[in-house]
Amino acid sequence: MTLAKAVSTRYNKTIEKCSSKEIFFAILDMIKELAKEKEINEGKKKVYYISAEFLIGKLLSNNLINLGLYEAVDAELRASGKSIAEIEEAEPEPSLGNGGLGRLAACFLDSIATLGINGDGVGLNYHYGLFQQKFQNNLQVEAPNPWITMQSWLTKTEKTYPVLFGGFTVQSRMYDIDVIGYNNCTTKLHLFDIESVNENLVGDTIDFNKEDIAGNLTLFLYPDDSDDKGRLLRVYQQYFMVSNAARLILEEAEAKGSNLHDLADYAVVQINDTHPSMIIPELIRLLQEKGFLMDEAISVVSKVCAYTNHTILAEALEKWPLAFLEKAVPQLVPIIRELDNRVRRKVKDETTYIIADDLVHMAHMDIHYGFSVNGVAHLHTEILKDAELNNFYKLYPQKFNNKTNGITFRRWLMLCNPELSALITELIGDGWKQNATELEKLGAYAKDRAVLEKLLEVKSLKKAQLCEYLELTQGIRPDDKAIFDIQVKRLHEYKRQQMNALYVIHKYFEIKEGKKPTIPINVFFGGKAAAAYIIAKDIIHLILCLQEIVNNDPEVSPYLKVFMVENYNVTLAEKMIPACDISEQISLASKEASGTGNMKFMLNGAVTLGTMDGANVEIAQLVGKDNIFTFGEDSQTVIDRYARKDYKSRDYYEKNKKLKRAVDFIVSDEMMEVGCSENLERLYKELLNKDWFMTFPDFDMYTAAREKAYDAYADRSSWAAKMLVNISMAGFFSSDRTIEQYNNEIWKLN
Ligand code: 26W
Repeated sequence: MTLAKAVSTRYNKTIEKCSSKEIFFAILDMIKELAKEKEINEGKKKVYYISAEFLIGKLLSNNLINLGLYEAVDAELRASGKSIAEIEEAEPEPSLGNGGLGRLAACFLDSIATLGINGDGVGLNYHYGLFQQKFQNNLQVEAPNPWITMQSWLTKTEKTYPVLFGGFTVQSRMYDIDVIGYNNCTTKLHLFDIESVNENLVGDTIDFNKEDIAGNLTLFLYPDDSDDKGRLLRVYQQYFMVSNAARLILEEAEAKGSNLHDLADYAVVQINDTHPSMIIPELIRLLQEKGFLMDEAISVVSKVCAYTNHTILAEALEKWPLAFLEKAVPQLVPIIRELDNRVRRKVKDETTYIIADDLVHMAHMDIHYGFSVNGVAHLHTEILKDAELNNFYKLYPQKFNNKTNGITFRRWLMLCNPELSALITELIGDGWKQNATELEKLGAYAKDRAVLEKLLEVKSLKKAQLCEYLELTQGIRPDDKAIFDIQVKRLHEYKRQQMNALYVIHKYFEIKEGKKPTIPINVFFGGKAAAAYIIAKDIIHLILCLQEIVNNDPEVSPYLKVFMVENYNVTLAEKMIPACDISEQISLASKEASGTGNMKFMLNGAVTLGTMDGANVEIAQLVGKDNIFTFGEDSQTVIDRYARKDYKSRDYYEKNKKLKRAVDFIVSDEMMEVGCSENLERLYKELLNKDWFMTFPDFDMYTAAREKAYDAYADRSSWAAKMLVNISMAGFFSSDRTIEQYNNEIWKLN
């Protein structure tokens, strides 16, 4: 089918005469039709990847690439004076996730489809994705972020279930999104919604009536959970998700001939963090309804469920008050109590109990009653085994395993960087698209001047494209000849955007003193702070104030500029990552479970400036010390310091003049002129009195490593060789490799 045909049947006009929206809808229909013709693996055993987040991003170009139609459609559009880029602008981004965890789920679905594995995603059909971020008076404000238009990627299905909550029932409905694999099968992302959803509850802000569950259940991703009403709504959402999933799983297994005693031969459930953990008691409950005894039900479910841990941050390990569960899902409470009692009878170690102080520890339930527990990078899994979950590791060493995260190269290279993809293919053929480790063949060109020159040319082009895009969409004007130093990710203290900001202040002072960098530096930030996370929002405020001061200072701005891009999302990531020279991965060692942005940057020829944390450790091993800039205290030093409880940031501040000068600037007159004293003072005090994520001990090492990276950048051909090594060693981080490991070691589908 040609696009011209699709457009003329739909609108009875030519491509030239259609608006971008019309063309978008026509392509969308066309893709949906083509997806129906693709093969679906309908093998006996199936994996259900259950996740509260699927940060799928825009699907138009990705689907065209995976269908092998991108070039043809692009050519047709160009012949009519249009381009895919233009049409993409008409597609709203489904921002159905916060960050890494949700994006990982999306990459995994792409790999499951591409590898032809029998597996579906199951989640929630939020009508509003993660809020839209706007900046006003150098502060973040949040606005609702709808994505479902008249026509969308969603296909309404006939599947509906009544879902019972304490005191009332809602009717669910399943919507599907086709996940089209690269040159292979398709699979489905099942998103459950309620029939009674009420979009009128949403106004201009992200506030809404959190108590009208039957109206608001699927309205928002992550309702503000800083209060009890928001937290309770999360419980309703989570139960709704898993109750639907559980019924779907049992129904599909039975349809294939399972008697449910053999459920493990038909289904495996990957529990993505603790948000879907209630699937365990819910499956048990449903099996009991079908006549299973408790013992049998538990034994069946324990062979089906596997848990992935994505963080060791205590505040993210969910513990729900029993009272919440009693209100929202009273039918699960006796089952959870029974699961806990069985642990209590069997295990002495009280720290592993499921219910403690009237809180239900979701991860504990997963570990006792799942058959696999995995971390998401080598270091993270080791920390789980040795420290965070050591008591569980002692009980069940055989359950623990590592699955280092990965990213899909279709989106994160072929789609976002066609120029680099073409260069790679010109050099080593296109086998890397199916087998990512073939990128290693690029290593042969590490001294080839002509190739290195081309690599630099591609980078310059991507920088120029980014500048043009940012000027057009956000009115900001970076200097495309500068070093692009980029930190884009969720705003969180442990990721230490504040340390990067302190460096900017330090550099600002140096330039003022006459120490001017030979090559200008443009520092980019991007990321959203959870609406109720006050300090993270203060950090954004700091960065926005710095942007105003630095960029408007004629003495400084020719050498240093700061940009905090607005509303960082998947779409912006696709534009920024290919343009990056230096990838900031500076989390406090031990705190970032893996990181996946680090992998995307590396794949696009950026060089990492990072701590030995998460997957950075594996990047460093792969590229070798000459091709990465590492710094900072190691995870053991950090863990020991936390254990000693003797960290005093003020001691570092008093002893380190440069650090003191930078920190003091936060509350200087210049800052107060452009910012709010309340926010700036709060942040200043937080750093001086707490600095919980230990930016001060790492500050000098960070500064030194960053200078070293900038110096190295000046030697263009040796820098290009570093870029090449990074690209060539990125193959390990293909999510195809990760998914093959999940399949071979956990899911065991044929
Ligand atoms: C309130 C519950 C909660 C807390 C934190 C929900 C969700 C989160 C994060 C958004 C979870 C998350 O994104 N974790 C990230 O998962 C990635 C994929 O494994 C890792 O690469 C990141 O290191 C980890 O932070």
